[in-house]
Amino acid sequence: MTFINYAAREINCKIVYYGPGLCGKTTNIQFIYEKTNPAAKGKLISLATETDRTLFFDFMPLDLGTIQGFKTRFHLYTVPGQVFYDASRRLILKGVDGIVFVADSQESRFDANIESVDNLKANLKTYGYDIMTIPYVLQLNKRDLPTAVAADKLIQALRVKDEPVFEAVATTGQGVFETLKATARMVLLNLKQRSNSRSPVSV
Ligand SMILES: Nc1nc2c(ncn2[C@@H]2O[C@H](COP(=O)(O)OP(=O)(O)OP(=O)(O)O)[C@@H](O)[C@H]2O)c(=O)[nH]1
Ligand SMILES: [Mg+2]
Repeated sequence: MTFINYAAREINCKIVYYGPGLCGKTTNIQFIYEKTNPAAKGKLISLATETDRTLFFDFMPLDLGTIQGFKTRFHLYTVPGQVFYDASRRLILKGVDGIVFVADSQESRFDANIESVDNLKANLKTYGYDIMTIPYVLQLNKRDLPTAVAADKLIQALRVKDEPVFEAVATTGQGVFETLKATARMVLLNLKQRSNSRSPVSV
């Protein structure tokens, strides 16, 4: 979970992009990387196969500047979507603070999206995390494709709670920053609520 270093006045949060194979998780992070000021970002690390499928994960640190006196940094990760990389997906979820579920809007990937949400719930459970309480955003990606299923139908099949939903075209960047900002906002709000509910420390 969120790592707060009080001595260095630093907050580190972890956001994971989850979803079925080829839904556009890496494309989201690549777009964010390309459009972010060099001073605010670290290296984008991608461990990929020769055909650009994510093998283990993508990783990118993103500085949000100082929030209430704490230097705030988000660590963005993607999981490999291919079904047989489940152990890697589970590992990457460890310590997650917020999740973006990237759905592939294409008709042919309808069932793959549902399976991936179920897989996410199961993997979260292995750590004792509950999808109902974790900051969570649903992104409907590939809205540009003619085979895209109606947004309402996807939402009905994929929504797990009252999470915000964004339509996106990750290749052009449409909806990418909206998705990230909503997730970051929820993570910070969650952090604030948790620190408020903690009993004051006497000194
Ligand atoms: N038309 C269209 N293509 C997209 C969109 N987003 C991603 N793609 C394409 O879909 C393919 C897969 O994208 P990736 O970002 O590699 O998918 P991924 O989810 O990281 O895939 P894995 O790493 O295998 O899980 C690439 O060819 C992208 O260019 C989109 O919004 N519209
Ligand atoms: Mg990928």
